[in-house]
Amino acid sequence: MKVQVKSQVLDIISKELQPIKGGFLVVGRDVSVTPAFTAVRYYWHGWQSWSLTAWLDATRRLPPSKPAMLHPMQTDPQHAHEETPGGAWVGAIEAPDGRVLLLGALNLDARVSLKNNALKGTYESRYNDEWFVAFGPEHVVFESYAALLAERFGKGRVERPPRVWCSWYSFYTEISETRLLNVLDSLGDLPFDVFQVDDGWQQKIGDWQPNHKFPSGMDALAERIRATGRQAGLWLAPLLVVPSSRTYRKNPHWLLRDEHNRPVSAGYNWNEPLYALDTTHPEVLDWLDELMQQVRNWGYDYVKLDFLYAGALPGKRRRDMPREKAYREGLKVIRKALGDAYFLTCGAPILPSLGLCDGMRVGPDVANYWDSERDNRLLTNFTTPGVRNAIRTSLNRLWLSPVVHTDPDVLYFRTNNASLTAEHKRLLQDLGRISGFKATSDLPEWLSDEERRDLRSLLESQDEVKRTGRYTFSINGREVDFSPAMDVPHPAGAANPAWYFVRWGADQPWVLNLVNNIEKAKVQKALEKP
Ligand code: 9PG
Repeated sequence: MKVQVKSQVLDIISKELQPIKGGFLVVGRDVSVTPAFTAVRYYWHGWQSWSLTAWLDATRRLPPSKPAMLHPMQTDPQHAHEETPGGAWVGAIEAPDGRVLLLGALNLDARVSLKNNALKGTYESRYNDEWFVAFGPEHVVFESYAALLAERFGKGRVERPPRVWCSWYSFYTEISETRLLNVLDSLGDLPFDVFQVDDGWQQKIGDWQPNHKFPSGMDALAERIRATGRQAGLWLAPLLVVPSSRTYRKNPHWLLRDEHNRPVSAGYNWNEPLYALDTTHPEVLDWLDELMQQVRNWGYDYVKLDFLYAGALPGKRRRDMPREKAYREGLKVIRKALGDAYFLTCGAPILPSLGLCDGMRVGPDVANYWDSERDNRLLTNFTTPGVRNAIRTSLNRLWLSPVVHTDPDVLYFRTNNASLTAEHKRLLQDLGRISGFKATSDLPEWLSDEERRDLRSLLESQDEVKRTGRYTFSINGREVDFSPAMDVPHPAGAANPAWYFVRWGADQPWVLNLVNNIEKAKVQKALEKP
């Protein structure tokens, strides 16, 4: 299907186009939309929460990110080596006059790319499905697309995002019952709706029982949290298993496998390779159902499910179906078992999660620093932790806000144990105000009196937000410009002596373990300080 677009939107005339609110519907497996203008910039939309999403010059190429071992957990591994503009489900180009031409899939398992100045859409494994085409002001075309997605997939059910204290970005895996109860105490009457326990409570990824650092059990902890008038929140990565887990050893037939019957890699983390569960296997679905019920019975009303992309990786499934559809079937079972709990998806493929979750992480992890020269210029990886990466991708996904609460990750207020400047922290906090999803991991004892006041006032505020441009906003009349976070740095390139060395090193598991162990030691040291 080929569609020619003239310079004015009203000139989009083709018998195969069907007018719909805000644009046109096109049906096809492969569609191509050719504008009459030359594209200035292209909107790359990443596959899952952490994947890079940004407007880049239309001529820009992006070298594959490193480490390659992490492709399954950072991007769509099927397309990790494509350097030309492209992305998952939706793509857009900017005309010289600033208007935007958007092509967006209305079903799963689809991609859009820019080739020879045309937008090309392809459904991976289905024939003749629907596409939305629109041309006009950027906010209008994205708004129209979001409205159609809400119609097709549904929306989150909760009106306002909760205010969350999350254990990850201060303790990382070094949590314990004692440490968390201390924090709970020191939060005093700070207006958090949720106290969320992150990674570190479980025995293994795959064995979702408390480890020795939680001797009273997860139900007792939930009760202590609820006694402070807050909801208890819990993190799990239910679609992942590591080889050292009992679940992996006992149920090899639950794993997603490739055509050679080898388990499909879901990346590498916690010093171990990661594998995915096959969400079309009835035993896996039963297990997920029971696991979620167990979490609810323990007393958790806010559930952050992470590394969810694992369920949508390419592979051979027990029931043959497109991979994103297989994932969504799994997510439906999870949603049902979670009942009325607040469901936050993370590391999640975007479209296949809509309508089944209440909140969604829409960017990579923040960190206590702005960015990393190594990741930017040598690894060409913009999904790694850092405030700059988090702001860039989250802001470029704000158009999803009418469909789901967009979580830009936690905000920093502390000066302690962070190298962020006041300006960096303010930008991130402003993104929290704009998205409305307000969370932090700061330990009260790390905050000065003033920082604690800032935190309280942000949690209590009801801001008046107006968008004034692609990257500019007015918040309660104050101008905010996110441009400092929005560029995508250029690679150092082969002329730099470190280029091959660092890119090679990143692909060695022992290097990843070493880096991980150094990070861990840093966290432990920060926590030991009086
Ligand atoms: C817990 C964390 C936190 C965090 C999540 C997720 O690409 N990676 O190697 C990678 C590792 C961890 C990660 C994101 C990416 O963080 O986003 O909020 O819950 O897991 O382990």
